[in-house]
Amino acid sequence: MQVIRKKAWALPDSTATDETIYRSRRTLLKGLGAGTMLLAGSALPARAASDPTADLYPVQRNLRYRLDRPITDEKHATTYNNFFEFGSHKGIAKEAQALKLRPWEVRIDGMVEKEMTVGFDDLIRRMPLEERVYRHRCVEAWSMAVPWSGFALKALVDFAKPLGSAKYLRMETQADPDTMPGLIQTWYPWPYTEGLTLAEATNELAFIATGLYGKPIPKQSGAPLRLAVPWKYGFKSLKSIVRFHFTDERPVSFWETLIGKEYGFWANVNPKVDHPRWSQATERVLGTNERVPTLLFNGYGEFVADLYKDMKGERLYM
Ligand SMILES: Nc1nc2c(c(=O)[nH]1)N[C@H]1C(S)=C(S)[C@@H](COP(=O)(O)O)O[C@H]1N2
Ligand SMILES: [Mo]
Repeated sequence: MQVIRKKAWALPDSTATDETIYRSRRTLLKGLGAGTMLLAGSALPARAASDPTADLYPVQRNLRYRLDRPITDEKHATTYNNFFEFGSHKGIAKEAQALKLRPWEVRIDGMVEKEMTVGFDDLIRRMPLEERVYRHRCVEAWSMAVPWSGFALKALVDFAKPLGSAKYLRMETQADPDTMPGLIQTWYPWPYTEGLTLAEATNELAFIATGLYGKPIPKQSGAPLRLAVPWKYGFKSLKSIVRFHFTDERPVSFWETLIGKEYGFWANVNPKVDHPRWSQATERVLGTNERVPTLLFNGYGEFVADLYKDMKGERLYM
């Protein structure tokens, strides 16, 4: 008898069907694309018609990254969001439509060979685009699994050419009080800030998402570019990024500034380390509301566990 040992992320037979259906839908859409061009003005949603990157999607899926569960319905992933700049509740999708996407300048500065400001449309066309299906585990114990399109964060780090002295990457979300009603809450330490070590930022899993479900990423999900670091709690994956700052100082994030006792720098997913106010052992799957066990590093240990193996005395899991 042949014994096949499945890796933690291996694709169980039950999800193969979902993947096949999803892929054929994409192929179908691609086929339709050419034939319906003339109707674009009337038949396609405004976002697809006006987004200057719409022609880039869909992109080829990278099959190295597999799911252990079906892809979350687009409807759920794009209507149940955390984006405090637009309000501190899950239903901010409508408010987020106020986000102004162009011009969108990305600042790359700090310990780099040459500081620069690059327009998003210029940047994205220099990057190697692909699609990846990733799990996402929020620290609040809900989860989803979605197809991001975008590029490896490592490609942006290489483009930025950090100096040898740089050890961390600090990233910032746009903070525009004219379009973001949440900024009225002045006790929050805006802009939303997050950070990674350069070893984490150049790990193959670290991804910049510019698309979702084979289209430009919607505003509520962090348009035009957001982070996806699936082995960490969701709050690390900041949205609508305007700045990549290379530094030798460990960044202090938005949530760490607010409640450092509950939300630390590392925030790696671990079912055995409870949040001070709730258990992290299981998670609620968006859409089905099924409860499933949470996995160490959200199931991505084989890619990232080595990053942390020699670290002593660090709060790696909160
Ligand atoms: N700028 C910004 N980024 C953010 C947040 C936020 O409030 N503001 N929320 C974080 C949290 S807690 C989670 S779980 C994810 C949610 O991403 P989603 O809405 O696409 O599911 O975004 C993260 N990125
Ligand atoms: Mo979250």
